[in-house]
Amino acid sequence: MLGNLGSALKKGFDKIAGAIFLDSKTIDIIVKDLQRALIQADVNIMLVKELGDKIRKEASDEKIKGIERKEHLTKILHDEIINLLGKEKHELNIEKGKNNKIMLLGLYGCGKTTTSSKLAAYYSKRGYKVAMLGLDVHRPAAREQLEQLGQKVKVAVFIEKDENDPIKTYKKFKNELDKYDLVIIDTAGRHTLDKELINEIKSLEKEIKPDYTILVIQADIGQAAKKQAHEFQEACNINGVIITRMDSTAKGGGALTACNETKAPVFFIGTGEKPGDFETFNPKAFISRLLGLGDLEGLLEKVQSAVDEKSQEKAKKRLEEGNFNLRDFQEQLKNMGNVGSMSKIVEMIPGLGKAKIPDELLGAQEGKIKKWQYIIDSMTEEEIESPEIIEKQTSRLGRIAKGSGSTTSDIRMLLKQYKLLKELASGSGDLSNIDPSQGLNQKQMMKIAKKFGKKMKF
Ligand SMILES: Nc1nc2c(ncn2[C@@H]2O[C@H](COP(=O)(O)OP(=O)(O)O)[C@@H](O)[C@H]2O)c(=O)[nH]1
Ligand SMILES: [Mg+2]
Repeated sequence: MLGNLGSALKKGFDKIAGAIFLDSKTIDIIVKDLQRALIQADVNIMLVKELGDKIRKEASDEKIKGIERKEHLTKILHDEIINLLGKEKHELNIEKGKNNKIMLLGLYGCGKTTTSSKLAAYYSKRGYKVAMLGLDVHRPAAREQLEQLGQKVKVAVFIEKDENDPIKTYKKFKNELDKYDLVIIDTAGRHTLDKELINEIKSLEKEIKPDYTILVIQADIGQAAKKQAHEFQEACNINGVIITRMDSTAKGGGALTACNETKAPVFFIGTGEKPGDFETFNPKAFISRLLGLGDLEGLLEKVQSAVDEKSQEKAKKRLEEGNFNLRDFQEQLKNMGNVGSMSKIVEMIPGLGKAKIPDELLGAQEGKIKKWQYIIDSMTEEEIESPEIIEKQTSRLGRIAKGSGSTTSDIRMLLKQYKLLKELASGSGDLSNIDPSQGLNQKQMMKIAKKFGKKMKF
């Protein structure tokens, strides 16, 4: 159920937590991934666009820094997704001791009869005295289907097999039905909402006066649920919807968000064919479950523990001041842990974080980064402080290679990387006039690419 959306959301939140500096480029990637997943779940493209714009706008507040910035973005993303689904939980108000009536409407095959029995089981388990009334007099065997389902969930079923007028059937059982806390009324469907169906619904409503008239919609129609809910809203009084078959389609997100758009509250969702495959719909809990225990508090905790913010800030400052040494480099490598990639280091360099450096130059280099850590571990304090002495004295190179299980060319590569990073960071040479807010121009890009290509062969 909505697997893609769940994993895209999870990925988005992980990216926020794992990012060292949350710049507009990172936010853009997160927003685009999320938008793609929402479109796959058949959420209306305009809603998807609005959501993206809103997140980008809210996230672009540069005044909020560091960890607060991540918390801010996590909250926005979380809340906006919930908003899209309807924010609040809507509950039916069914009182024991009162004769409540719920009438279910919908087109052919949307799941009215199945849902009648699911609802009946739901309330009967909670101690209500429940009955079902079968008023689908048109489809052959519809009443028998309800009867069988009633036996299964142990709920009384009222049907009149030879009566073709639903009003007459209702009248016949009215006195009996009045004794129940809750009566669930299964009605006939049509291929479309035509005049006949509207008339039948209206006359049933007039006679039965249900407390709730609920439209049943199958999730596989995705965002077309909006049009259907609208049409039913206009033709008759519906109080809300139940969405069925959430289990068998990737388009459930579209159906849910579409109903929210029409302001038709989603009371329940059906998640399978069995009576128990049924649950109340609560947008917050729904998202938490999609994320796998990802409630807002959990997500914020993740943000706080993901990156050692202090050490990042320190490194950034040292970079900016031109004091970044091999030890800082090593500390950054350690911090990267399993998200290790050259791009993480580049993100720290003022100006380069926003530049569009080709991905293939920055791809994940976990293996290499581990090796570098061993190499630096095998250096003396003196070598860490002034790495130039290593290249001058080949005996040092040999010793470090032996100690770290690497080759002298690995060490030379590391030193080159480090030097390049320092050079880029200090803004010397070609890159001195990068305006961080503008990113790089074509010429600067070419220069960097050339440099990376030549010096940064992984
Ligand atoms: N997978 C799945 N199937 C469902 C769900 N709800 C209903 N169905 C199936 O949809 C089909 C039509 O359901 P039915 O209740 O007869 O629809 P009706 O014509 O509106 O009364 C049946 O085969 C049901 O088993 C659900 O939540 N998940
Ligand atoms: Mg039916």
